[in-house]
Amino acid sequence: MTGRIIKAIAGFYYVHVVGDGTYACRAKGSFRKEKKTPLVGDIVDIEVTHQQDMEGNVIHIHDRHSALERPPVANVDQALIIFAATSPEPNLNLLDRFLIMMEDKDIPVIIGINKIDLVSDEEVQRLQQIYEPAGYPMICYSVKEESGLDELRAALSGKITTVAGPSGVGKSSLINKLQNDIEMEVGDLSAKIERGKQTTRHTELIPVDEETYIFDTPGFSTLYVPEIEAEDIGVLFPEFRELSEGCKFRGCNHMAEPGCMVKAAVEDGRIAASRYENYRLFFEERKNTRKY
Ligand SMILES: Nc1nc2c(ncn2[C@@H]2O[C@H](COP(=O)(O)OP(=O)(O)OP(=O)(O)O)[C@@H](O)[C@H]2O)c(=O)[nH]1
Ligand SMILES: [Mg+2]
Ligand SMILES: [Zn+2]
Repeated sequence: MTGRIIKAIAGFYYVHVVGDGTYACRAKGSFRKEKKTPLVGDIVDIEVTHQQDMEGNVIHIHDRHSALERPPVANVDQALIIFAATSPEPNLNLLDRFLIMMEDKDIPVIIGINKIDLVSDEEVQRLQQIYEPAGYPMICYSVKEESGLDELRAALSGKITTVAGPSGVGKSSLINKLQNDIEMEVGDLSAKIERGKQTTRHTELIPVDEETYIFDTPGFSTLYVPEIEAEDIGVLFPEFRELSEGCKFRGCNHMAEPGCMVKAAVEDGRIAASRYENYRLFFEERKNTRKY
């Protein structure tokens, strides 16, 4: 039997078999000799030891197409990064930081903008115009008014999606809306702090429908920042890539160099000012990081 590990706790791997159910399994396969450990997200073969109790052993791990370190998840297809149109105000520096991290890992990103019920159409368009030149799909929706959710469902269908975003943007609200198996706690930040809320620390894939899974990425603010050389950051901005071939100097950093096509594009609005400004900040940040 073949299924997907959706949760790992205390030495048990919970393997979801489509059309059957979830088996609690131990790792028993020969992969253990090769020091391989099953990961959440892995497709595995299992042997059933107790059909009634839904117990079994993981006997084989299928090849992975990707693996994240934090959180440890295999076979992630894409990331959904959620911000709110307002309340809290979108932090574009944080969004751009996340985008270069995913570019670096070659994980496709969908930008989700929630709470569009709270802003004007012009404000939504302003955000769309910033990211359109970079080619990132942006889905604008409202969990509250249930608008835009079909587009979101379609984008998630058949994939494993890691959901990330700052506190209060509506991640849990969305996950609750998309499925009925797991109920996540929703509320405003102050209420959560007062109650001393403990966020769950294990990673769990949440089935949305057959073959579609989402999971929460905890600790967004402490996301792993890749050790990228300053000179390599430019290629992680998709809208810079083609233009930079026209820069006067090879290896142009788009900073003070003359004849820079990226800066020219910023000046006439083909590249958003905030994108370029964040590029400069990341470049300076990496330049000033001491190298050991
Ligand atoms: N106006 C409006 N409010 C929303 C919408 N979606 C969620 N909210 C509210 O936003 C607040 C935060 O929602 P959560 O789902 O708890 O946010 P979260 O991203 O899971 O936050 P953390 O768990 O702290 O990371 C709640 O009060 C929700 O009711 C929306 O589409 N419109
Ligand atoms: Mg939440
Ligand atoms: Zn340049």
